[in-house]
Amino acid sequence: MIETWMRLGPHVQEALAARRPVVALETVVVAFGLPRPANLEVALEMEAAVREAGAIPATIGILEGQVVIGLRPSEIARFAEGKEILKVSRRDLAIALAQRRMGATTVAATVWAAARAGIPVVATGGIGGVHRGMPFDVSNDLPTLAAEPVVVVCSGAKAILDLRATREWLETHGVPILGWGTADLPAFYSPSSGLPVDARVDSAAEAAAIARIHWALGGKGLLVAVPPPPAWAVPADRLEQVIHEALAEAAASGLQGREVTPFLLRRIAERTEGETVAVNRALLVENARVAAQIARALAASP
Ligand code: PSU
Ligand code: MN
Repeated sequence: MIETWMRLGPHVQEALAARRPVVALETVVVAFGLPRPANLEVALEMEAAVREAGAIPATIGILEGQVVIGLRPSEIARFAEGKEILKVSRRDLAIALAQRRMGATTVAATVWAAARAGIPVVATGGIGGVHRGMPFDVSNDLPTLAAEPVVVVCSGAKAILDLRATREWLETHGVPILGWGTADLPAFYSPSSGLPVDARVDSAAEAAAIARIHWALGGKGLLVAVPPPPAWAVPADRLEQVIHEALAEAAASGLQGREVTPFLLRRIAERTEGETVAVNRALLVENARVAAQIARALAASP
């Protein structure tokens, strides 16, 4: 029984029972994606942004052998301390549960859990995707998006990735990418990757209408790609040099698997003197706000 392995926080249980809009939030960004103390501040700001926009936040993580959907602030703070935490993607779920490890959930594991709980919207910063060059590395965020009927609100895939290949992967597996007020696919820290989205939407109602029909047709995940707030955005050409250096360092130090993304984000933050942390913070909060609007539109009758 899946219930053995999952627990809803009281605020989430209540919201789902009353059919109120709920937005799921991940914990890998808290435990591994941002430096302290920004990580906890942002996690709480995202929850506040969801509430201000009229939805209920459900931050997800693994504690004491259960996937908790709707962590309390004191529990979120434990994830922000970052001690002895496993980065849990889909393949790690059973391991973390059986071994009773504290686990931060990636977009993939968060989407999986949200779908099980009947939460149709997840907000994050940048999804994982196809990494550049060799060795072969594709985030489980992609196949999970192709498998679960959830809207993931993000600022595209992380700029460290091969965005063209990531976009092609999503196309092959039938995941539409909607641009929030833009025809350009954002590149996480910057507003444009130079690649197009599949359709521009200018309101939550438009995004929700497409999601509903996608699901009625048997489709699964959708991406809503929100450009980072302009005041914080870092131009892509300025970042590219820094990304190249960070990638070369990662390759030289032989990093592999789940350690690669946190290492690159940390290095790029250091080399831009925190500029990427500032934009990452801003876009996470903005994406949470947009996700709440879409959750509300989905909860309203069509
Ligand atoms: N968004 C951010 N920062 C992050 C992430 C998303 O702004 O650190 C996390 C998400 O949890 C995503 C993960 O699932 O990075 C991707 O990791 P990987 O490339 O190892 O699959
Ligand atoms: Mn990977």
